[in-house]
Amino acid sequence: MTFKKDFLWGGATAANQLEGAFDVDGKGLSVADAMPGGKIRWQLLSSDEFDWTIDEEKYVYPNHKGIDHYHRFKEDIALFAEMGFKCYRFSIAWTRIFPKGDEIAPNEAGLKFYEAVIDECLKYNIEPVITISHYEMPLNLAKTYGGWKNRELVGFYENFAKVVLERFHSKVKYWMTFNEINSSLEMPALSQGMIPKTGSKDQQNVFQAWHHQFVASSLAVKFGHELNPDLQIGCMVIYATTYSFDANPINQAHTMEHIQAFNYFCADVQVRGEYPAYTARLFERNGVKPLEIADGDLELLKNHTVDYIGFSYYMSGVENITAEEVETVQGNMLGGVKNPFLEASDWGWQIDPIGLRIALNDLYGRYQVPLFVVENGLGAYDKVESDGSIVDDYRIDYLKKHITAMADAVCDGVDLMGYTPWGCIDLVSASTGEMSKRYGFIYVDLDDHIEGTGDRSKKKSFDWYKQVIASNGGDL
Ligand code: BGP
Repeated sequence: MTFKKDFLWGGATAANQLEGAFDVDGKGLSVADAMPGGKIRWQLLSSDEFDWTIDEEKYVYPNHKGIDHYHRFKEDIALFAEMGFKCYRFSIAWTRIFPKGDEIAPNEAGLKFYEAVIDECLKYNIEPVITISHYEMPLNLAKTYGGWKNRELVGFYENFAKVVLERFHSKVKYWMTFNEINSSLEMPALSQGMIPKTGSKDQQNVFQAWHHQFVASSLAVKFGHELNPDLQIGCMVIYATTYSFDANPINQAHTMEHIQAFNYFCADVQVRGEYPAYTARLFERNGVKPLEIADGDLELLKNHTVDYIGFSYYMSGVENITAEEVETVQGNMLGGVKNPFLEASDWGWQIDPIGLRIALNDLYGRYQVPLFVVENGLGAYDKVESDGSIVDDYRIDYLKKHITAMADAVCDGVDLMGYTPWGCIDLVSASTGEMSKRYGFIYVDLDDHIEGTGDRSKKKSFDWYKQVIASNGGDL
């Protein structure tokens, strides 16, 4: 059998993208709650025009309502159980536990909610996999403190992480400290609660903020392991397999540097416990001056590294600096040069299953810690037929090829823990803030304005994935 006996098949979501109930039971506003849906969202995410103003009178943003998982989680988890999920990856909204982020005492109603979600999973023998922070830091920490560039955030996060680890460690074994920690150069607003400055993207602050996040992550790892040494606490990065545009060594060297900066930098610190050898060159390239590092920080990073690497993989990219005229493809975060060998999704994400085998081999070869593919999937427009069915063969095809690539990597010797396709139930897209970019096995009847019945129905991929899990990946 290719995949381990206890392989963690499941699905992944994030609180701000599906729960809704954004102001219920004491929840505070998060940075995601301040993001409108539609084209403007991506522009805001990467511009310095954004001032975190949220006009509650005028707008209801998609994240505010989500798919109302807050009130319907039992129904949703029952559907996950029907597919045979072994695990379910979700995040805890920081603002349900600490509405403004800087309080001392947690909001009990928020803890009760997650306790109920966890218990519901355990009822079906579904292992909860928790992302402590997934693009949803308290808005107050962004507005009042300036986000992660401020060292005070370390203490606020530590407080939050300790509260949830303490409360749930006996029920939850698998954790991740930050979602896609390496996304910040592209979208510091969502990722670090920071507004980029025009042009420069304020890289000094992004790197300083990372340092604070690394310290905060190590504090969470330390605390979690002291509570229970069996806890598995991982980092979580976006991995994009990246090819050089051509065999020109100049492009190859450029690609190497890009890979170091994007794919490796955060994982190097979080897995190996130290800033990598290329740090000085990377800082020089980005105009970053030496960071402010407090006494004891480096020791903490060294002594409290993560247990595994969780990563998202959606697409690959191509790097070029020599050729002047290249065809480009639109892709939210990793867009750029078009790869003529690949097809792209409707959002320009270049589909590359073989790239996943390469990613797994690369990460395992470099770090030799267990790997967990915690996000992967195809965002697509789904069509509901007149009989109510949704025939999402394109999604099945995408997932089938990526699971095959994972099986190949396992045969290559990679230690792979599990697979949680993204948005196992339709939810609000992180980059567009819309519902129409769907990933789910479960369809949710809501449009981009979050209007509709909210009813759940099974897509064709639902039964397909059920059979994949039942056969432990043998029957694709
Ligand atoms: C990852 C995020 C998720 C998720 C996914 C799909 O970057 O961790 O939150 O949304 O991408 O992206 P999108 O929703 O933009 O299609």
